[in-house]
Amino acid sequence: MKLYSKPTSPYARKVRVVAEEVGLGERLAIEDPPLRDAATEFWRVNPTGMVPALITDDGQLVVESNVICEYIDSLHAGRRLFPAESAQRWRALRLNALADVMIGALVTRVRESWRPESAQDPKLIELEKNRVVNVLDALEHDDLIGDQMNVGHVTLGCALSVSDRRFPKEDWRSAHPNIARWYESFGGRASMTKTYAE
Ligand SMILES: N[C@@H](CCC(=O)N[C@@H](CS)C(=O)NCC(=O)O)C(=O)O
Repeated sequence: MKLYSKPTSPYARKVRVVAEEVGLGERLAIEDPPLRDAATEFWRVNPTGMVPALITDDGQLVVESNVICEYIDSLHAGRRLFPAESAQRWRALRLNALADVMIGALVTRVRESWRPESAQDPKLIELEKNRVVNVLDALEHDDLIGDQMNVGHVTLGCALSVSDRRFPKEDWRSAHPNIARWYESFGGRASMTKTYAE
């Protein structure tokens, strides 16, 4: 399978972590395409022009990180990161959706930080900052992170890694000790260290 991926894309990293966790990391041939150029081969192959994008072994295009993660999770016989049983599945999807919102908020802030300072929108930055803290507050008092590892944990780990990489001075740990403890352990997994781009 070919995975179009960018080294620091948290969405692409979710896919790579899932593949590592289910033992299929070696099956992914990683390609780093040029972005934002509609004239490239990448846009011809993938109409969204976004990463991650997967080309399956039989040549099908799969886009959207969650869909790619679930596709990869369907290819192995071990314990699923998208649980089949309904109650567990919904818990995994709920955690995953909350963590995905965190990634979206962090990515918005990162993009904003790339604009000249005079063009940045402080209200937007504050809003997205608060959104992440709010989701962390909710997760801190929820028992979702205590579930057996599922796709939601992968997404949460990738979200927290973006926070640490891009906003290292922001201390999310002090007010969220349960999540900090969980991440201390999850962030050290081989799937996470192997997919971290310096
Ligand atoms: N909802 C998508 C989001 C993917 C996404 O935003 N990818 C960014 C990189 S982190 C991208 O490809 N951006 C290209 C662009 O903005 O043209 C997913 O979950 O896969």
